[in-house]
Amino acid sequence: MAAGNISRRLFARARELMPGGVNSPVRAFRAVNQEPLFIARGEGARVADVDGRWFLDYVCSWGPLILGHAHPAVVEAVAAAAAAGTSYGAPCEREVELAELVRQAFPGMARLRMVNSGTEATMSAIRLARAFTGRDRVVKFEGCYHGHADGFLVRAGSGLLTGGVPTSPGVPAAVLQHTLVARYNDLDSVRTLFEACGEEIAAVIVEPVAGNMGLVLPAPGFLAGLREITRRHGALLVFDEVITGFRLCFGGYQHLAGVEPDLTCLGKIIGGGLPVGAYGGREEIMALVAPEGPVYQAGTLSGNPVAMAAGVATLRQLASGEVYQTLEALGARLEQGLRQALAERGSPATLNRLGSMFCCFFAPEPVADYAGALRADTAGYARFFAAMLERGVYLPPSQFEVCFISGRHTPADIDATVEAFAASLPARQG
Ligand code: KE4
Repeated sequence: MAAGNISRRLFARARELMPGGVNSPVRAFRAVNQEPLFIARGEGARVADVDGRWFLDYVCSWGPLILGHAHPAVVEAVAAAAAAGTSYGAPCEREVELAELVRQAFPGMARLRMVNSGTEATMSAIRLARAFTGRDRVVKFEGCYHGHADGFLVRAGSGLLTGGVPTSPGVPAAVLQHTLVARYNDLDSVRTLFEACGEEIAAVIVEPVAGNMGLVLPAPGFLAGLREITRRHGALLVFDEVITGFRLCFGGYQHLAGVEPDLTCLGKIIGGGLPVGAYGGREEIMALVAPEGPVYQAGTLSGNPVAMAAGVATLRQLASGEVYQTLEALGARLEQGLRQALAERGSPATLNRLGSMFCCFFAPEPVADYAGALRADTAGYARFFAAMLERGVYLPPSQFEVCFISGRHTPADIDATVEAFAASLPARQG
């Protein structure tokens, strides 16, 4: 289903104003060889494009909308907050409320700082780790994406992988030299770096569940191994839980894995669809952050009352934990249906799922790391994406992203998705 006339006209105007006609590359639909849909509204599990066509939404704004679109509690909280003023540039009660909810869910974040995006959270956490350890180098993993701060744009995932440029131009060599890249799920590749220059490494930053090369789960022992290596070498372990924070439980994947990092980065869900990020950790580290300490980090709209209100309303809905039971049941129902469809069609595709996150790789073998993800047939995914869109199902416009189920999806929506999936799969080869 190509973009409708109104979308196309808007896109023509947008291309005159913004690079690629978008404000974030992956939403330009380039990897799926079509013009993007312009969305007019979201309601529950669905979005409508400006041409009035409704779709079941599995992008969910790339993760924030665990409650679905326009949840009444969130809309009401945002409206009330906005009516009291959209920004003060001063402390407000709601930022205290959101910080208390985050710390209730992440006890390891004894102190935390609100920022405006996941990028700001990870960028600040790395600056802090360098200050705390007095070291400059940082280990990241190929295929992981931690936002677009210079040092992270090295063999990164998400839009860089989608666009085929995993290392961005414009990053000075002086910065690149401090970024070391290991292989996800390969502890030996980390040990090798620490054996070579462990005394220079400030931190290892990792997505505890990788969501930016498609969905790749941590191998058993991988995260615990990172904890042991970093502790042994005096480096900090930073969990980038921007996607996984509050996605799989009322907390982080760190709680399900039983591995506590030194610093945690959050985003997406804690803003309920508005721009919010956060980073935090134990008091002795966070005490270095200005104005308490010398490590500078700031933001005009950090702790913004309207964004805080959206985050508080969202986390209050999640705190009982009931949503996670619903999401697991929906995820399991979807997985069962998709696996049956894959078996019946014999298609060269494999499925990874964890809770309400899933990804169908157009790859012949199960995908357990970056190399496996790179073997995916991105052209095949593009054809599949178009076929699903034609059947009213809106998936991420990239093989290297994750699909999200929201609390507003229903079993009937899941069954309809399975039906569309089965009809959209390429027939058995040969
Ligand atoms: P933001 O700066 O986009 O709020 O967060 C950056 C970020 C940090 N860490 C992880 C694990 C992330 O997934 C992200 C951002 N995720 C992408 C999609 N996978 C955002 C979508 C986009 O860039 O348009």
